[in-house]
Amino acid sequence: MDLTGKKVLVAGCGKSGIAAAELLLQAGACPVLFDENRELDREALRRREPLLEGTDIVLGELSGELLGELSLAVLSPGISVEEPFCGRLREGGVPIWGEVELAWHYAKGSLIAITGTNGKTTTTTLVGEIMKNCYPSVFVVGNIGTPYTGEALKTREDSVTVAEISSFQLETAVDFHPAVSAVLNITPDHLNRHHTMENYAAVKESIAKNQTEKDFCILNYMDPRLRRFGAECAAQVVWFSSGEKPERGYYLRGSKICRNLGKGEEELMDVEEMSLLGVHNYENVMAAIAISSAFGAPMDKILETVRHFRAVEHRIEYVATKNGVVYYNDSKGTNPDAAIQAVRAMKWPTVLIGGGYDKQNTYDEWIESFGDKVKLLVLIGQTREKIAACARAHGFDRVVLADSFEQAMEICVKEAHPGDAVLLSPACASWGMFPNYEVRGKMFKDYVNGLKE
Ligand code: UMA
Repeated sequence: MDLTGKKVLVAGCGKSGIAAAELLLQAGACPVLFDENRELDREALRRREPLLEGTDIVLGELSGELLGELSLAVLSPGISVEEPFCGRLREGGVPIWGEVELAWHYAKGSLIAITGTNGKTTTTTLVGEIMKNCYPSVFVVGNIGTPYTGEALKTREDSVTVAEISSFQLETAVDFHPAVSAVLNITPDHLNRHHTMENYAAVKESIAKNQTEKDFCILNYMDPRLRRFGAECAAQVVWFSSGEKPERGYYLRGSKICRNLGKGEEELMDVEEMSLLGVHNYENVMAAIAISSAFGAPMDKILETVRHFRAVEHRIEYVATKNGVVYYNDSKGTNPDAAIQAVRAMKWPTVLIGGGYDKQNTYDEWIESFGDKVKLLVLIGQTREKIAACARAHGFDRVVLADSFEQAMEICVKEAHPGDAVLLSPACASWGMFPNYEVRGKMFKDYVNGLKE
């Protein structure tokens, strides 16, 4: 679609919307920014983003007149296609693309796209590092925090773009076509947006919908849903597995990462050689190796990068030891499955901070994973009553409710004794109390680092 001179609605004035509008301006289109939040300060936005001077910013509702003038609408990931204004766009025959779809149309070079409920950021970061060690022009974009539209016009024919892609972004993908895709796992998350697990899984799997037999799709063999998907996926499937050995792919034999692509078993490395902890991380690493190798990166460079790789911020991140208590920041544990992995990784009696924005997840498995390890659960945010009720239903009554994050921290410091851990791993999104999980994690770290010995 040639957008030169065309009016394009960009919905959402967050990171993605701003980057999308700037791409459109550079591409000769006429973006109109739109946000449903009437409270946004147009002038502050223009001052912050000088490129947007002269760009219309519409707040609140769309007029019928504007609707009639649009050639395309680009949605930010946080906006669901079920928003009433999207219905009006569809009725008016205006095509809807996601911000990632727009970037895809303007980007050059090759694309690697990684999705999954958990492990996306670690895997994307590691693949990005591997690519940087192998190729001259590499971009790491997407849900990880750098909008793809902000980088797309910088890419060249020899560029490699590594994109972390969320289910929100896949909902509005049309022609998006990675050379290598990966679905790391699918466990319940974002059900308030996707309604059912079936919808959520179908959206995740759609990362491969435009792939052909020339492309690769890397899938988790231990996920029964993905095993079924692998049988119908058009791309060449390469499996990774932390349990049962797949017929074609990467797996663990004891502590060794091995692969068998049909020419016999090769031993690649020992998990002891890397600094990441936990089986979920071994899966992320196997996926990263599989992705990079399928893309064509040399195995010696891949393994060298894996050996030097450190954990990403906010994901089971060690903060400090204060008065004999170890503090871990897992602010990125925004759903029960991620939070279970963090609890499993703790080797000490643990005071756990949980709760936050309600994504309509269920917390039963998370509570069951506590065993005797969690000595106290300190709950914050919108979900605190719901989680407390769930904990009691499972016979876990060592629960306190805090009215603020500061109060939760005070309780943790008082209740944790030398030899214990304090873990922030909320199993919920941060929204409602914090703008994002990074701010939540940073507040935790600042508080801990400010504690007196
Ligand atoms: N808005 C509306 N109508 C709505 C919803 C939002 O007008 O129904 C407006 C808000 O008023 C706000 C703007 O949209 O002004 C925000 O847009 P956004 O929520 O898409 O946020 P961005 O700042 O553009 O950030 C997005 C991703 N956010 C979400 O998916 C919610 C970021 O992922 C991503 O890093 C960024 O694009 C760059 O690609 C964050 C995230 O929480 C980390 N992702 C979820 C997750 O990881 O679980 C999927």
